[in-house]
Amino acid sequence: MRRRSSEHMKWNGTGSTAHFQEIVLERCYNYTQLVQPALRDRDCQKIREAFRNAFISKDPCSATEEDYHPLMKLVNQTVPCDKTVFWSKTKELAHQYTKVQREMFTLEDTLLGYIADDLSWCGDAGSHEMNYQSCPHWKKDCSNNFVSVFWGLLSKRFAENACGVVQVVLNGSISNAFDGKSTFGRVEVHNLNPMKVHMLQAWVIHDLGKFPSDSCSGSSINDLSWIIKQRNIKFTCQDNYSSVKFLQCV
Ligand code: 2NF
Repeated sequence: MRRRSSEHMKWNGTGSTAHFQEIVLERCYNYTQLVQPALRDRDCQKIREAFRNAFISKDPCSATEEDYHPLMKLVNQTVPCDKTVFWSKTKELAHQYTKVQREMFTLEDTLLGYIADDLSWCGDAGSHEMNYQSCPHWKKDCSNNFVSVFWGLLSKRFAENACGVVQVVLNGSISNAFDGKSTFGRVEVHNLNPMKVHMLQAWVIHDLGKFPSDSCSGSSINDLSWIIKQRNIKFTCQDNYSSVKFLQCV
């Protein structure tokens, strides 16, 4: 028993969230019955099972996108055109924004993003159990862990499916509001489909009472603008867009 528990402490990241299975099921029911009843026919038991099967009994550092394909296939959700909101280092603010602009969607306003937000999960090869003691840390252990691969794939699909005018909420109180190494910069920007997306609108928001460190006229936004235009998508940027800014006061 002792040996077993020390084996489970082998990773540097937080272990699987306690009651993971129950939380997945409860969030799934909440979302499909109350938040987006358009998805009321989705089978939450099957979703929970497909989620578990993606990673259980597998080496937690050998995740592939294919592991999640059955789960993605079960959920299959699309976001209406003009309603996609990306974010980077502005999670809370972006979520407040889509909460008041009810019909807008961040990734966490879609079923799988809603289910998995802030959860941690991993298993172990040769065990049918989840590891609640530790999971691989994406920087300290391995990048192809099941949590990172999940968010990478979900972010990629979210961007591929976006259409019309899309928005991104960026943080003007850090030195690079646009960070090419973030999921937004690395994955989402490069997976927007120029045949479907006409324009990316960036909102750069400064924290109240903090000195602005970056803005629409800074070099990081200039990089973003260049990448987007290069991809034949129009780009606009506004500092402290009032519809987002006022949320900092509520
Ligand atoms: O946890 C999420 N809800 C999540 C995680 C990763 C990506 C959501 N996303 C999607 C969102 F939809 C946004 O549009 O990507 C966009 C935000 O990601 P970002 O990397 O541009 O923004 P950050 O604020 O830098 O990171 C968001 C969270 O993800 C973690 C990071 O520690 C933070 O908690 N994160 C970033 N990259 C990885 C990674 N490779 C990561 N966690 C694990 N593996």
